[in-house]
Amino acid sequence: MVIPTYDEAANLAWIIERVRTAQPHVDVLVVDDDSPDGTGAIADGIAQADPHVHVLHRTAKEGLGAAYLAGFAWALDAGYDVIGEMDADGSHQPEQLQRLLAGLHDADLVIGSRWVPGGSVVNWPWQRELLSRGGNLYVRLLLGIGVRDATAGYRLFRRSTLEAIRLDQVRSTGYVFQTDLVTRTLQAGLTVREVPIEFVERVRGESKMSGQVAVESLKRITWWGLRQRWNQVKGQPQVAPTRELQSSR
Ligand SMILES: Nc1nc2c(ncn2[C@@H]2O[C@H](COP(=O)(O)OP(=O)(O)OP(=O)(O)O)[C@@H](O)[C@H]2O)c(=O)[nH]1
Ligand SMILES: [Mg+2]
Repeated sequence: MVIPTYDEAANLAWIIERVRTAQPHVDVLVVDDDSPDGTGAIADGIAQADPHVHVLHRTAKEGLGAAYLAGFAWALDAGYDVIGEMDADGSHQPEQLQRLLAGLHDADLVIGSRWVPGGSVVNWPWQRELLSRGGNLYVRLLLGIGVRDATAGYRLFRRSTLEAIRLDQVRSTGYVFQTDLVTRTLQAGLTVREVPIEFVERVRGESKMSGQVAVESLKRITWWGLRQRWNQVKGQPQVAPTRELQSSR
């Protein structure tokens, strides 16, 4: 599991402990962007005591997408067959990782989804829920994909999936990275499965969501959608999904 961190000193030990307890055979890679609060040093301490925990130090805060790309490259290089994504703030419960693992047997990408039957969010104000649901509706309508929670960040990729989707061409840096990767997976003709999770709002530390990150999402998704419509009009091959599985559990 790749866990990107920026100022997660209050959460990191807690979340790694939970992953290691829930799934003792799963290794953890922390990708820290030189957090001012010392998260990187905390990660080093944990890694020294546990050979299943690794740390990748980066020199500057370059966004969630850039951190994940670096983490994926590290994990592919290290030879892992399944590579996952998870937040450090407790929103993605390690105790539910089993659901994602179980979903992987007939899928190339499994998404822990808030917006399929059985999925839920704990402690979100209605405005936040509206933003997430609205954002996902926009993605579905514009990009023509059936995924209910394309922005979710609790995921498992098969190694073969990451090798098929041209990570070297990914330019998304913020949270739109998540939508970018789902779209690429579907375009590659691979299977995406959503399994329901209970997403818990962070209790400690601060959100890194910013206006800049939201604007990047809106711009890129609108651009992809328009480009796709234009290609349809010109009769060029569609970039829409060819194969997709929308099942839960
Ligand atoms: N390395 C790195 N990690 C990041 C960066 N931005 C966010 N993260 C991490 O990505 C994960 C998700 O970020 P959050 O701030 O929780 O974003 P969010 O879940 O949309 O926002 P909240 O719901 O308010 O928590 C957390 O583990 C963050 O520490 C970044 O620029 N670099
Ligand atoms: Mg969060």
